[in-house]
Amino acid sequence: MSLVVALDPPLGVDERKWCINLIDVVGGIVQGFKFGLPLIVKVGVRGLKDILSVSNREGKLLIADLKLADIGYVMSLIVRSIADTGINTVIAHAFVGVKGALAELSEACKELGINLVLVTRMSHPGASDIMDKVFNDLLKIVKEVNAWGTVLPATRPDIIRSGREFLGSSIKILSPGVGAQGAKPGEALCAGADYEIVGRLITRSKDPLGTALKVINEQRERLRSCRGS
Ligand code: BMP
Repeated sequence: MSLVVALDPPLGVDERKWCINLIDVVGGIVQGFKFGLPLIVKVGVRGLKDILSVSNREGKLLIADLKLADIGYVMSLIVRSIADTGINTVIAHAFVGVKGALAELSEACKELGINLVLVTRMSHPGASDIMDKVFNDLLKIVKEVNAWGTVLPATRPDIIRSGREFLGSSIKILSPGVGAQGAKPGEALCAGADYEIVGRLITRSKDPLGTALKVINEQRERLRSCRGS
C-alpha cells in the first residue's frame, strides 16, 4: 500500500529513541517516513542524520517536512545543509512563488537528487480562508517548477480529485489528515492520492505495528470498493 508515517515526537520523550523505535517497528510494512519540524527543531540536522544512519531506510521515501517559505537563497541553504542526512524529499510551500524562490530551490533539489514537494492546500479547516481562493494558482506553480509532488488534504477528497485532474498522473500527491484529523484510510487514495500520511493514529497507538497493519487493510478494502476490483 501507500503509507507514509509522520514522525512528530510528543514533548517529554527521547526523540531519537522514539523515532528509531517506530522506524524499526513499522519500517517493514510502510513506504516511508516524514520527519517534521517538532523533531528537527529538537534534534537538529545532526540528530536527524544520526537517526537515519542507524535505521533501515532501503527504498523508503524519507521526507524532511520543513514547510519552507522563504527566498530561494535561504531555502536552498537549508536544503543543502540537510542533504547529507539521508533524506530524499523536502516539503516547501508553493505560495512563495517561482522567481527568486521556488525556481532556485527546485534547481538546488535537482542538483542534490532530492524530490521537491509543494504544499498547495492544507488539511485543516482554516485552509479555506486563503488557500482555496488561490488553489488553482498554486497548482500551476507545482507544474511550473516541475515539482515531484504536492501535498493535498485527505480531509478533502474533492480537492484531491481536482488536483489530480489538473496535474495529471506524473506528479505525486501526498495526503495527510488520515486518522487524528478525521479522514479514513483509503479515502485519499480513492480520490487519486499516491500516498497517505498518517501520524498520531499510528505513532501514539499502544500497538503501532498492529495499527499500521489495520490502516493498510482499510486502505486495501476501500480501494477495492472504490475501484470495483
Ligand atoms: P497526524 O496524522 O498526526 O494528524 O499528522 C499529520 C502530519 O501531516 C503532521 O506531520 C502535519 O505536519 C502534516 N500535515 C498536515 O497534517 N496537514 C497538511 O495540510 C500538511 C501537512 O504536512
